Amino acid sequence: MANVVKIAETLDNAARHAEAIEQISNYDKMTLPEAYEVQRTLIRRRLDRGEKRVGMKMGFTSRAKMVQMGLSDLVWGRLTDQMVIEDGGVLAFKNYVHPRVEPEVAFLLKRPLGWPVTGAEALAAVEAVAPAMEIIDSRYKNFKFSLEDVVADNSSSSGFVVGPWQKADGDLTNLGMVLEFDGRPVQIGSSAAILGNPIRSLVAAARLTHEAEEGLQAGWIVMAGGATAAEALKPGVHVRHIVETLGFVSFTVSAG
Ligand code: OOG
Ligand code: MG
Repeated sequence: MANVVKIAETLDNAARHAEAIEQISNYDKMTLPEAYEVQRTLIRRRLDRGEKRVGMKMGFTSRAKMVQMGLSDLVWGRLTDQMVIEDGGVLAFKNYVHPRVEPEVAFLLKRPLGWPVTGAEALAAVEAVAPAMEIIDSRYKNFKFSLEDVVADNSSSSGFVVGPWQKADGDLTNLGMVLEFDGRPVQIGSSAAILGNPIRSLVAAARLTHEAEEGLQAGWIVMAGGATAAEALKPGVHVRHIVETLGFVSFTVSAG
């Protein structure tokens, strides 16, 4: 059996000190349920230090992300208030190991979501939707990991930025998404890349958190997952993500 407490401590310390570590799977065997138990334990450590839970993120919801990382199972992670980057704010590059950014959309829930739930019911629980970006930062050397490794590492989650909230009354199925570095498009995609429709990611989020005996809470943010491959961040770059009809969200990476 994997040493859940020890692995959680190792990963938590790696994140706090922005230090890349060896993949756990190189020296310890973890099952997928054990990996989620590591994730839960590592988030518990953060909550014990005063962080607040604010939602969850879905991962590998698009083909582009699966292909980029060589994994094809949906994963999820837990978001805390310490991961929030203000829209238009600055990301401190030195706090990360090798950060990447992903163009996403975010949902804000007005009601809890349990399981089972249909797409229409999930949408009815949405207070608002927003253009968003996730900053992922694997704690593993070379951004390389097995499914169990990445799940234990909170699915690489390390930051997120949410743009202006909109009523979710429009069609979300095929919105153009453009990720820009210093005004130049670096990734172009569509919300359709996210499981065919980002609301399906919310449905999957409800199922997975139900299986974890946790569920989705009112007031939580759910990140639907990257629509394109992630882009490596560089010091000083200005990053903007524009989603058709929803507007845009941005941040700047510090100089060093
Ligand atoms: C895992 C996280 C994937 C997404 O949006 O697909 C993810 C990783 O690629 O490091 O956040
Ligand atoms: Mg993501």
